[in-house]
Amino acid sequence: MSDQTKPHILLYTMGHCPYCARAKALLRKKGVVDWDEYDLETAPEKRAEMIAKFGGVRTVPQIFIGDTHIGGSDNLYALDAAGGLGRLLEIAEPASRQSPSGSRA
Ligand SMILES: N[C@@H](CCC(=O)N[C@@H](CS)C(=O)NCC(=O)O)C(=O)O
Repeated sequence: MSDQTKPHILLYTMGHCPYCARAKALLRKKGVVDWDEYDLETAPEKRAEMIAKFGGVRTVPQIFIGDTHIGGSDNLYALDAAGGLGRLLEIAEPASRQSPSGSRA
């Protein structure tokens, strides 16, 4: 069962890509156990989708967390070093449980 309090994570990867392994290692270290992943070696049709979706980028990994396109492995590590990754990963409330803006008690 997916954890609806966590943001959806999508990775475009390739099997023998050290940057991909590095990015996934950091996600695991942060406690992430579940993500969707397209391996461009086994799903080559996803390459065009990735290039279109991410404005022409051609390297893997490409990482999407919730609505945010992080970029590649270096970008993920830089985000973590800046303290932004934990914040992004802990996105808590599903939309149905969020207070409408300005209506906080
Ligand atoms: N700075 C990038 C480097 C990523 C990179 O160079 N990935 C290689 C595979 S490990 C790649 O996609 N090369 C282009 C290609 O294979 O088409 C990152 O941190 O993600």
